Amino acid sequence: MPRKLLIRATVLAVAALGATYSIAQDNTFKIGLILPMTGQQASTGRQIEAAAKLYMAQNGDTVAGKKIQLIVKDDTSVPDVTKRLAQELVVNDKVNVLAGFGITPSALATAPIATQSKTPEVVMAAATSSITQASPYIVRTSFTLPQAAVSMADWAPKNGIKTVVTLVSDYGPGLDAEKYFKERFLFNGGQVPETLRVPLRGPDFAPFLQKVRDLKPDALFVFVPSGAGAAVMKQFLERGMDKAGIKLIGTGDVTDDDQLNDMGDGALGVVTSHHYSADHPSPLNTKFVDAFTKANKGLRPNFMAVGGYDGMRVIYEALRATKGQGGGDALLGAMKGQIFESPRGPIFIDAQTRDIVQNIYLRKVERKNGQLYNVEFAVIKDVKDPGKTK
Ligand code: VNL
Repeated sequence: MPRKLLIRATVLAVAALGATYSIAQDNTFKIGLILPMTGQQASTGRQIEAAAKLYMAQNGDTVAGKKIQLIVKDDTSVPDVTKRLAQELVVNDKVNVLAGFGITPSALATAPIATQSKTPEVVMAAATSSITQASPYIVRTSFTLPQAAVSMADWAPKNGIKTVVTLVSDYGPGLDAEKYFKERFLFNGGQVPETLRVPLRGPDFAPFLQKVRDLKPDALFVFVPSGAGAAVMKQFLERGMDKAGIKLIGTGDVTDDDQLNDMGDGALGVVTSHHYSADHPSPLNTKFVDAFTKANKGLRPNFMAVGGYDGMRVIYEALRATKGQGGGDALLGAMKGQIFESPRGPIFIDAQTRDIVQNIYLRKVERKNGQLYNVEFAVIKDVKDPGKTK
């Protein structure tokens, strides 16, 4: 909606609802949580909603005298729907913060609304580097693909992997993964004979994997969004790629904790780079995983859950720091620079970029107590998004 229309709609909505509404409004702090609750990215929505609710159960629903209200909306991961929902949440519900955003196009579609209405947009899932540049009101608690991909491109050539074919979902985060992996891997002396891209919606990996088999690189580097990893793993194994001597590597999206335990022994030994593993050995993470699992019928939290949980922390602490008095600008100011321990390890919201700075871990799939986990074996500390030009 053009800015003028948005303002006009806001004025009309406020006038129509009258004074009682704005008084009731004073003691409520509304978080509009827009997530893919159905469709191809539904696992991301389920994980983030569960994590946000866990955070509220553990930390109460009153902060600085305000009652927190979480309004969850299903955008089915269609960006036009995300945008319409964001508009309605701002204009009709008068939310104080917009949050969620399962995929990059949804986060980007909301950016102009965040800017026009001066509403902080807390991105809890989407991970294309450029997202934070789309609006000065965007703060990110997930990760960026360049953060994860560069760490893998440094590890692989030191571990006998000299030729790599990349296979990525053909949209923002996949293009970031491909570009940053390839650049750094070539710089480190590796070779990338082919870069392959698969459609985001309903991908068929078979013809691409056949091509990789023919090229016979040391490894296949994969990025697919959360929820698509199991399909890649299944077809990789069915085609006997591992037996042909091709290793599977990637960012941790492919061995997603939401699906990993059902991938079977074929996943054993797969090395990925990422910011969160449910197996991360810290007391805080153990507590988080136990509480999340108990509250959700045995569901294991994945990296999406941790992005949602930390995003809620960022919102709660901004509200506390502004003593419940601040509008969008004050809240945004109090989100910038937050530094705290997350279940993933120490994290920091860079005040300059509004993006997350965090450890990236190298992990190998192992069986532990009968379950498959991404077991961390190395850490690169305090990684800034390599996609930001200074
Ligand atoms: C995105 C990036 C989505 C990484 C993902 O899963 C993911 C994105 C839904 O930016 O669209 O694992």
